[in-house]
Amino acid sequence: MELWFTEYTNKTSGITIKIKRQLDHRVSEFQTIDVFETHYYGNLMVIDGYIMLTEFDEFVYHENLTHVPAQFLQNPEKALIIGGGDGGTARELLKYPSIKKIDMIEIDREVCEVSKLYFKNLSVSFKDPRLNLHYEDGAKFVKNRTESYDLIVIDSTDPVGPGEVLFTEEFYNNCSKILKTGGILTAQTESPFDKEYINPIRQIYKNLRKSFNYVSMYLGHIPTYPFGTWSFAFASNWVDPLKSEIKNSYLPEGLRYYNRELGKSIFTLPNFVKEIIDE
Ligand code: AG3
Repeated sequence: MELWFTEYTNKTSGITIKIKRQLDHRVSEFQTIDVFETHYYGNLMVIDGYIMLTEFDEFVYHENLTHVPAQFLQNPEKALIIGGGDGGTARELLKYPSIKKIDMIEIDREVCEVSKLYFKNLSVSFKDPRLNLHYEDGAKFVKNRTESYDLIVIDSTDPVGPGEVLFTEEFYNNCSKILKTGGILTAQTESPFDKEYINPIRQIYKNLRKSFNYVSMYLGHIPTYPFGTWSFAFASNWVDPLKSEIKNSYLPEGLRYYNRELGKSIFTLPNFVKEIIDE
């Protein structure tokens, strides 16, 4: 018998992956989590029917969310991750010896548990004493926080369900207040090829511009996400990535996506994408 998983990107298209076997299925307080072993993509994590990551291409997403901002900072010491329960974002940030402390705020403990079982390459980060895991609502956490961070990384699900609050004006404003001078925020912001997301993306960038002086978008190639092209937001009150130089003297070895030439030029966007976010 053949088993296939499909994420429907809309009513007439989707991404279909042949499955070897299902490794896990659980319904948490917040969402449904499935894990599959695939033939081509390694293990695959799905939340509420949406592909969260595969072992094959998770490096693109996690390196983009972290090294792109971290390379613009001289000595990032304190980072905040909102979401990121699989541990991939933390794994990348922990590659910097300058990082002394990461607070990671994941609403759903089950995501971390599943990662510990089936995504050991990502959940290795949970063993690092610099990582402090909090099972809390990220939006509430940033609202009540007074401690500040050099780097805030929003590693969320899509803006539907529990992830929705993580794209609002109020949330971004609270994040901006807890960035240290010179600090940078990055976030995943969906595919610019997705017609259903053009307006939401436009709104996300409008929301960001209300709280940050410099807001830019950059793109990455992620074959297992809808439309294969993914966008990320870079926001700061101090760093304009279009004018600023790479400041970090340290670059982790062995990265598979990020390099400094790419990190500087990645903000150059195709016309149809510029049109979505231009004011
Ligand atoms: N965060 C989810 C990105 C959105 C994917 N959307 C989709 N497949 N419709 C991934 C978490 C990885 N740390």
